Amino acid sequence: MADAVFRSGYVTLVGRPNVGKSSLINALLREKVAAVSSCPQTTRSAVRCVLTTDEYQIVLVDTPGIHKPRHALGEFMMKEASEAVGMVDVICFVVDAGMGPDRILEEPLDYLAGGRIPVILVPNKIDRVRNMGAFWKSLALLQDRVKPVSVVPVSAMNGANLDVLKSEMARLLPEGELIYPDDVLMDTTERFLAEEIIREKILRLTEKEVPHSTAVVVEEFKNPEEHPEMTGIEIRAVIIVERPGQKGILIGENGSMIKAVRSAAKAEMKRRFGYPVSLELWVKVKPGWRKSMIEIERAGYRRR
Ligand SMILES: Nc1nc2c(ncn2[C@@H]2O[C@H](COP(=O)(O)OP(=O)(O)OP(=O)(O)O)[C@@H](O)[C@H]2O)c(=O)[nH]1
Ligand SMILES: [Mg+2]
Repeated sequence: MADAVFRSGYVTLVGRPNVGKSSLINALLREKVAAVSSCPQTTRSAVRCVLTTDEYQIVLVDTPGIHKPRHALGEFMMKEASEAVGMVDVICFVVDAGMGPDRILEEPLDYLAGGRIPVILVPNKIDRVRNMGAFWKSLALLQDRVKPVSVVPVSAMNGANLDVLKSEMARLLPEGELIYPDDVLMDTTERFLAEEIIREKILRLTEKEVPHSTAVVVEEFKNPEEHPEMTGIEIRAVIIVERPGQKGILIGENGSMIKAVRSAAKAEMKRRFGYPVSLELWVKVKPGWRKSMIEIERAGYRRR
C-alpha cells in the first residue's frame, strides 16, 4: 500500500569542500538557489532550501565544506556545519565518487553526529568515475566506517539517481505538517541572496588568490514592493578584500573585472528577483578581516 502520510523535516548535506553539495541542492530543487563554483569553500553559512511535493516537504540545509579552519571565518564556517548536523532528521554525507580509497581516512567522519541521526551516503559526480574498481573499493571502505542506512550514488550534473535520493530522504523523515508555506524555495532574505550572487560571480571570474578573502555586504537594497515609485531594484554593495593587490585584481584593467562581475550579478539578480536591477559595487580593503570575529560579523556572517 502506498505511504499516505505527509512527511516533513530537515536534511543536511555535509562533506568536504567542492564535492558538490550546493550543486546537488540546486539539482534537487531544479532551480539554482545556492552559490556554486569550482572553488572550494564557496558556501559559508548553513543555507536552507525547501523542496515541497504532495507527499513531503524536505528542508535542505546546505553547509560549508568541512575543512581545518585556519582563521576565524573558517571557524565560523565549521560551527555552521556542526550545528546544522545536530539539528536535522537526516544527514546526507556527500563524497566525491572519483575519490581513491586512500583518501577515505581523511573524510570528516566526526561530523556525522556519532550515529544518532540516519546517514545516507551520497557519492556525487558519478558521471566522472572512470575507475570502477577504485569506486567500489572506496564505497565499501566508507560504508564500513560510516554505517549509512543507504547508499545513493548520484550526479548533480546530469541528474542521475536524484529521484532515488529524494524518495530516500523523504522515507527517513518523520510524519509531520508543512514547515514552510508550499511556495517557499529558500529561507533567506533577498539581501543575503544578493550578497551570495555577487560573491559567486567573484569566485567564478577572478584569479585564485582573490576569492577566499572576499566578503560582500549589501548596504542598501531598495525594491519596488516597498517603494512603489521605483521600476527596478537598487542595490549598493561593498566587496571587502584583505590586500590592496586583491583590490587591483578585482577591479581589473580599466575596471574590466568589476564590470564583468557586475553584469553577471545583475543578470542573475534580474532573473531571481523578477525586476531590472541597478547595481553599485564598491571595493574596500580591510587587512586581516578573516582573522577577526568582529569584522566577520560586520561582513554579515552572523547567526541567523
Ligand atoms: N562532473 C560533475 N561536476 C560536478 C557535479 N556536481 C558538482 N560539480 C562541480 O563541482 C564543483 C563544486 O560544486 P559545489 O556545489 O560548489 O560544491 P560544494 O560541495 O557546495 O562546495 P563548498 O561550498 O565549497 O563546500 C563545481 O564546479 C560544480 O560544477 C557532478 O555531479 N558532476
Ligand atoms: Mg557549497
